[in-house]
Amino acid sequence: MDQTRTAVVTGASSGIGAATARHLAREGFHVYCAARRADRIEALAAEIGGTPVACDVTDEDSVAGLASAVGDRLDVLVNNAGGAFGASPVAEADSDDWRRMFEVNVIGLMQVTRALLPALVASRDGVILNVGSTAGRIAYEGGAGYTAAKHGTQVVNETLRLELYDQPVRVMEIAPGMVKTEEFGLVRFGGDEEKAQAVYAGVAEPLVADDVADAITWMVTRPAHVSIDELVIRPKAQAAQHKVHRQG
Ligand code: 8X3
Repeated sequence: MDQTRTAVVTGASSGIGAATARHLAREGFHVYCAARRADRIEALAAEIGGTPVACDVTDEDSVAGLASAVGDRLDVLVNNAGGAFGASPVAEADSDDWRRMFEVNVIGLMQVTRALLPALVASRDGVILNVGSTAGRIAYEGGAGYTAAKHGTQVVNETLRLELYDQPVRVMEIAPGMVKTEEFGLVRFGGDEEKAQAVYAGVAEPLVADDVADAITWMVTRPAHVSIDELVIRPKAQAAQHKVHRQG
C-alpha cells in the first residue's frame, strides 16, 4: 500500500497557497495544487513533484473534478483560496465585490470541504486547515465585506469541528494578520500598486507567505490526537489591526 501522505492546497497559484504547497512537498506530501490559473499550477506541480488540478472553488462541477482527481483517500486539505475585493465603506459598497468575497471565502470553502470529506475520513486521520484571517476576528473601516466573509470562514470552521467530533478528521484554522504577498493587496485595490503598497508602509518586516506556510505545515503535522483549533499569526509590528508600528 502506498503510504505517501497526500494534500490538497486550493489557491495554490500564488502567495500563501504556493508557499504551503512547497512546504508540504518538502515534508514528503504528494500535493494536489488546485487553482484556476493552469499555467501557474502546472509549473508549481512540476517543481515539487505534485499534481496540478485546474479548479475554481466557486464552481461545483469544477470542484467535483478536483475530488475525482484526488480519488478515495486524502490526508490534508488546505482551504486557502480566498481574497478581498474592494475596501469601500458600507455606504459605498459594491454588491458584486461582496458576492465574490462570500463566494470564494465561504461557499467555495464549503464546496471543496463537502466534496473531499469522504476521502479525508477514509484516511483515518484527515486534517482540514482553513485559512481565515485576523479580519475574521475584528472589524475595521472599509473592511466590512471582507471581515464579514472571514468571520464566515471562522464560524464554518467551528461548526465543522462540532459536526465531525466523532470522525477521524481534525478541523483547524489559521488566522494571519498582515502578510505581504505579491497579489493580495493588488487584487483588493483593483491593481492599484500605490494603495496596495501603502498597507505595508514603514513596516520593517511584515509576514511573508513562507512564514504562514511554515505555521500551516507545523499545524497539520501534529500527532493525530492534537488539534490546533485556531492559530493567530501576525508580524511583530502589528500588535492589533489599528496598532501597527510604522517607522520612517
Ligand atoms: C488579511 C488581513 O488586515 O488585510 O487577511 O484584513 S487584513
